Amino acid sequence: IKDRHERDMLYGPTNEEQITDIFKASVRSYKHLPKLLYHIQWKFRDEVRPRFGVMRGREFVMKDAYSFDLDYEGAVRSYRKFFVAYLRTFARMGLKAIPMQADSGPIGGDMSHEFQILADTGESKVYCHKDFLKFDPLQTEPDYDSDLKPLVDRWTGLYAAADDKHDPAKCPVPKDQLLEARGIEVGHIFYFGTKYSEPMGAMVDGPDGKSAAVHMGSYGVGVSRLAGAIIEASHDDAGIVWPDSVAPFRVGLVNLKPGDAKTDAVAGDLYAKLKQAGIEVLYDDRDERAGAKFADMDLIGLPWQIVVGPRGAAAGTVEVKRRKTGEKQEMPADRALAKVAG
Ligand code: P5A
Repeated sequence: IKDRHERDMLYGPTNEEQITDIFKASVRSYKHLPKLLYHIQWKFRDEVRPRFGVMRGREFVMKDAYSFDLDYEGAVRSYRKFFVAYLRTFARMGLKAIPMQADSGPIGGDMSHEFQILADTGESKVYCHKDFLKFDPLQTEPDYDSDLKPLVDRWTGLYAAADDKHDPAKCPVPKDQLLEARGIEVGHIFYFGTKYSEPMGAMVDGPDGKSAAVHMGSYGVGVSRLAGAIIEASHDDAGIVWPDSVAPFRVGLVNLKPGDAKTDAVAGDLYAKLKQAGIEVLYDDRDERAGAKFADMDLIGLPWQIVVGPRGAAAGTVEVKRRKTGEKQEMPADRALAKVAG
């Protein structure tokens, strides 16, 4: 199609219709429900204001999932599963995501939450109860087959709203308990009933033999935006501090004197052993000043650094640094290997 500037554009903002069509072609009976389908895929939107690179792009990667249930009660159960799973997923990425009531916008429907992380550079202004900062979704392991309502109620019981839903006159939270901040939306979930299934004829036969339109929800995580959001939430003056769970490499291996036989041997051996142990490692064997290499490693922000220099190599030691704390330790290479393996 042509976009808002009359330029050629490949359009694919979201996939409710396509997935409903796939469902319709393959599922006929309530016995196959609930059904959850997902993919991780590029989306193409005619954004009014694309900005900040991955944060709001005209093309971006989304993890989008779709739920199909026989009735409203089933659909709410599916919705709650995603609600809880998303909170835990974001927490494992080192993010404190706060679920907020949201407008469902063009996706439609009457129940919707967006997950916002707090960051000064966020696009939207958000308001929430200070107690959110105390919650840890990883504290207890939920049983996804159980009734998740009590768990979800705990989270939705506290006030949280983005700008468009917040009304200072009606806000139930006293001013000294209210957190005003900026937020980055990293996920958004929707229940929209039969909005797509009804007109598209996505029906299933129920236990009573009657055919009915399925109740649907959709659930999105902004995968490419997350890279930026995680960095906003986890950095210092020297650069990125990747949480272990999402670091592009676990270890940065720095060879301080490429070309020096002993240093190359120790660093090369460590590199091979790290890879053998299944530990992702980025090897810096560039011909650069030591200071530049240290600065680059801090900037890239991998969780662990192992530095091999000529003096240490001769004495049989390397230096291990934890990026997050800055803590450094000299130790033999094999101990370094065990340390970064965790
Ligand atoms: C839910 C899954 C949907 O599209 N349909 C399928 C529903 N929701 S959403 O809120 O519109 O998008 C889901 C998440 O994708 C991220 N996102 C973006 N990331 C980068 N650039 C963009 N232009 C962009 N638009 C949306 C957000 O994280 C959003 O929560």
